[in-house]
Amino acid sequence: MTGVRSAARATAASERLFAAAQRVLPGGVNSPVRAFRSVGGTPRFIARGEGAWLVDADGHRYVDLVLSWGPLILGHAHPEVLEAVVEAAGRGTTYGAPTELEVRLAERVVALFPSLEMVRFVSSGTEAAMSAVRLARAATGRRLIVKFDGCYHGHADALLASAGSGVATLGLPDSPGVTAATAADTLVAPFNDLTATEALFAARGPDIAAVLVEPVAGNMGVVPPEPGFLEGLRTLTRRAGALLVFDEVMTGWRVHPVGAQVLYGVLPDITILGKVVGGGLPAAAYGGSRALMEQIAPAGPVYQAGTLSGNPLAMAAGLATLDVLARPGVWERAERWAGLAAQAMAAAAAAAGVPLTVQRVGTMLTPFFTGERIRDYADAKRCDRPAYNAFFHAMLDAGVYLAPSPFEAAFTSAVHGDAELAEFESALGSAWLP
Ligand code: KE4
Repeated sequence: MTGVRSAARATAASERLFAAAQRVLPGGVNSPVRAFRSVGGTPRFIARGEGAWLVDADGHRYVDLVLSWGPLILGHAHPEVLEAVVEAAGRGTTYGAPTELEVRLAERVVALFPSLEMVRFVSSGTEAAMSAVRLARAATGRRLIVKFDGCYHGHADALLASAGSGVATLGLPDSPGVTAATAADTLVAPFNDLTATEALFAARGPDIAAVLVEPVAGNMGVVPPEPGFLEGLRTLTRRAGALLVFDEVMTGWRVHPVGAQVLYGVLPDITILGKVVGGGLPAAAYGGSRALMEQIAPAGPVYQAGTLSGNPLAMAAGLATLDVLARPGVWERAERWAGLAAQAMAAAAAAAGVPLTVQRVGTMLTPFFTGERIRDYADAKRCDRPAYNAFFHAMLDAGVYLAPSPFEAAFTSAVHGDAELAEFESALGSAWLP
């Protein structure tokens, strides 16, 4: 890749805070991918978010294309979301008892997602995925789970095999602490490889409880399903008596105003949601048919619980977010900006002679430093990581905050507008020497 030109920004405050953080937080962070280990340099400590912008501890402003890894489809501190959260907080922050808010958000989510008759709220995508796996095993009486290489479903033991996102970013083989017995219950196939998945069923089908998939992979970078892949998984699981689980934690309200199951017309047995559903506060959910979900305690014997599950602040933020998102043109604004950003990156790379493949579905996109199309994790790993790292830092120094890893997605919001696009295009101009 040609040289990059960037004027490094002062990061004294972030450096000071990072030094302090590393004394009391492992790696100085509370989630590994934030540590800039993959891209190098000092993670920017953020002072505040304002719409499409982040402001770091040194006062530098960035167009934010991470948006807390997806939740903020309305941008930071949206006034209607803030108002809903403050109003709820004035009545208390959590009760550990049922509230009207969680019923209303559950009704809204069930009405939106065609595969859902019931949902259970939890506090993170990991918790939702872990619970979905437990439900699938209980419902089928089987123990094996099939997942796909480079897909990430949170950090529950059963799901860390060949995971994407931070596991891929850090090049971890999997994770110490996950027992061999646990890992043995997770089978892995390449994403988009129906033949390999069919082979797993041919060998172990009667023991397979579920296939768990990101219907659009986002944790190896954005990789869409090949035509027929999702339909094939649906047919394969139904024929084998296994469940199909769509992890829509990232794709929900991101690849389509509802989700991948509507975009591609394939209905899973269990859907996992997160990120957008909590409007920027900790909330996630899993759901499916009434028959399936009424196996969850206390309706049924499958135990799952949570102190802050369905807490009123997150429910208020989620409801306000979905209210705004339901207005005509709101989601489309985020999608349109994503398309313009993808075009701008491709054009700038072509002008600079840099091999780049930008893959986008809806409001999530990834620049892959290669001239090839990316179909799976092996393809993603062949991309030019030093080139991504140099690009990341050039854009950061030019005022654009991208994911500090090539195995992630960039996200847009309904409040990314013309000013942000101009900043983005200007940054691209400085990222690559013509
Ligand atoms: P959480 O436990 O982080 O709320 O959700 C886990 C999860 C489950 N499923 C999918 C498809 C996901 O993308 C995630 C989490 N996404 C990562 C970013 N790729 C969160 C960022 C982080 O780990 O800090």
